[in-house]
Amino acid sequence: MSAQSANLIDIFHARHAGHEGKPALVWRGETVCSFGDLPRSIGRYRAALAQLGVRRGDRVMVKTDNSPAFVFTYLAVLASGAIFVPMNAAYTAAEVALLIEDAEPVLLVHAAATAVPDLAEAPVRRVTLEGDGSGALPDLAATLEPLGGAEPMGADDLAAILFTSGTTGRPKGAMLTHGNLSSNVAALFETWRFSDADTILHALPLFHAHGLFVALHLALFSAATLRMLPKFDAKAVIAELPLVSVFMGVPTFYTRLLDNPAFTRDVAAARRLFISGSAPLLPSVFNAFEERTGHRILERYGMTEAVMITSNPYEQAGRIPGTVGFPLPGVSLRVIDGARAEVPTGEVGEIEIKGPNVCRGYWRRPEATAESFHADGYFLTGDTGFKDSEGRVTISGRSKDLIISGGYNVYPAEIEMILAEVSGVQDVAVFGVPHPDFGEAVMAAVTLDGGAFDMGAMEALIASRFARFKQPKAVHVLDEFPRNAMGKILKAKLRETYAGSFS
Ligand code: MLC
Ligand code: AMP
Repeated sequence: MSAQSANLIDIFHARHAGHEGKPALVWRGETVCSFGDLPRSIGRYRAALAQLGVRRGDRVMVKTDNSPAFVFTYLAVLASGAIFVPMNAAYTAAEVALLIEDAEPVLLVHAAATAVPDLAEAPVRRVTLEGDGSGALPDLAATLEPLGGAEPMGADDLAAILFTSGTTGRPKGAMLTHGNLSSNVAALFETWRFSDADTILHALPLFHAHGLFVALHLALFSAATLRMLPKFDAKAVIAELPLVSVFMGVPTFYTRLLDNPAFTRDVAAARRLFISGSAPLLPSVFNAFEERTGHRILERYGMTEAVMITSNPYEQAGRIPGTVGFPLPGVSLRVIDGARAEVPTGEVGEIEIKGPNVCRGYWRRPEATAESFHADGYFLTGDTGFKDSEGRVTISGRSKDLIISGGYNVYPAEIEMILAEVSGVQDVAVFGVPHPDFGEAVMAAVTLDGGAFDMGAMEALIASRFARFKQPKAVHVLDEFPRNAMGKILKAKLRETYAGSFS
């Protein structure tokens, strides 16, 4: 490896010395490759990407479910010096089209049957990769000699662009560098006391920051074995838990485990660590988990733009339900008021952060970047919260209009924009209500203008435009919206009215 290279792949490989014979990746119970095999597997995919025309700085977009081939494709994109652009495998063709237009990938890697737009007009090559790990890309890789090593990269060079929908409804791509990702995994390694003695159970989707940059990166950085599943399934997780030391997931994973009587104290007994994040973990779930297993879940706070930001302490007694702990090493976190002055201890304000983990801005969106970053480098998270006298952080809400359902983000503006165009609709509001499984569920309410309105047509539009997790679980037709004196729809009032919908 080049001594100067900040390519994550070089960093990972250097940490695998002495672990060549150890399983790196176990998929559905079977070892796929050892740490010694890993460079050759990545090299074959790198050769395949080169043959498909991928060069340094190119964007490679991926729309498929978890598989070992997904992992090799990701690592090969980084090794090539190209930029990885994952997306939710459940996206509709309309959602994918927006991202392609913005990211201008040279290659789209996708499952054959998945929704992708007609690319006849766009200069994008396509290659298949199925959810079971088969497809034209793995077939091609299997025929090629590995293209060894990794392209030397600087810490500020882009590794990945992850799109979030944002409050305007238009997707914006967070630009994450090799330096962002390596600094963050190093901070997590230290904070959560990882070592090569660990085995991680991975049931998160690989297309989001949590599954990709936390679970996968920690395994690679620690030379820990990764046991990966296609997706979260309580039964499969319970079967694998006795074989691992660490499990991580969104709060829905924990409520689903607790709902399963087979999840016993014995199953959890010898595990080292259970971690939760991506959405608030209810203290009731934290307490029920402790009662059942004796483990206190370690809750941490992150976001796509900065990967992981804060964490509860490693010591069990220091993990306090309802709080997200302290900033990770190297991360600064301030709670500010409207004038950007730091608020006193215990007072709620906007959370802003700075550190080597924070992204370089939004891809080709200088105005969105300028809105989120201050001149002094602090990034406005859109979350609100407070610090206690020790500096421990509690998230109390969000200033951004965002619903988090089962750990997936849904930006109301994106849905409102489309529903407002439906004939007969006068006004629309999309909001979140409590949901026992997903934490929050998406709801919509509309008022009508007196013209022809067809609920069936509206539902069909929703189904064709939005991935299932973004689709409102119900659409209510109202005579009028609750509004404030300025005429603004009061979403808090709507949330209150429909709060009991799923209880
Ligand atoms: C699936 N559905 C959802 C949903 N997931 N609806 C709302 N919210 C969700 N999250 C839909 C399905 O399409 C289905 O629709 C119905 O709800 C029930 O499906 P299911 O079979 O019960 O769902 P399942 O496939 O099991 O998925 C649930 C889940 C999944 C919790 C396992 O959503 C998941 O893996 N979430 C993790 C998300 C994640 O990794 N977030 C990290 C983002 S990074 P129907 O009606 O057709 O039956 C980040 C930064 C950070 O936030 O801090 O980590
Ligand atoms: P995403 O854009 O998918 O990365 O989601 C990031 C958002 O998830 C953050 O800005 C928070 O609003 C929320 N989030 C992540 N972790 C937590 C947590 N532990 N508690 C509360 N909210 C969280």
